[in-house]
Amino acid sequence: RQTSFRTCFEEERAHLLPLLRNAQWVETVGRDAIYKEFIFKDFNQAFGFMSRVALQAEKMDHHPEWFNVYNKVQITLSTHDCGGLSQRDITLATFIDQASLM
Ligand code: H2B
Repeated sequence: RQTSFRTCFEEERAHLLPLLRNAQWVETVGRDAIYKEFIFKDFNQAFGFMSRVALQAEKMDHHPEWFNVYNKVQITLSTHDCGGLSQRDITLATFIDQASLM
């Protein structure tokens, strides 16, 4: 387990969070996490997306908090160890955005 990779990133976050905001990720209220909602054509598209994200999450040992109803997937990302955001959340968010376009 790479502990150093999980440290909170006070310096980088100032420029990384604006990049995520451009990609429609928002900071959650009352909690240091990021959130985004994805809408697909139907459940099949949504679940295909979730499958791609699930495989990557398992590889990274970094998992989304998510909620799915039919074609809608709402995702929250945070890093438990640091009680907030880390580079892992940014990396997973970037993957999730790519996976949503496939
Ligand atoms: N997922 C997320 N999103 N944040 C974490 O801090 C995290 C995780 N930690 N998945 C991992 C698993 C940890 O709980 C296990 C024990 O490695």
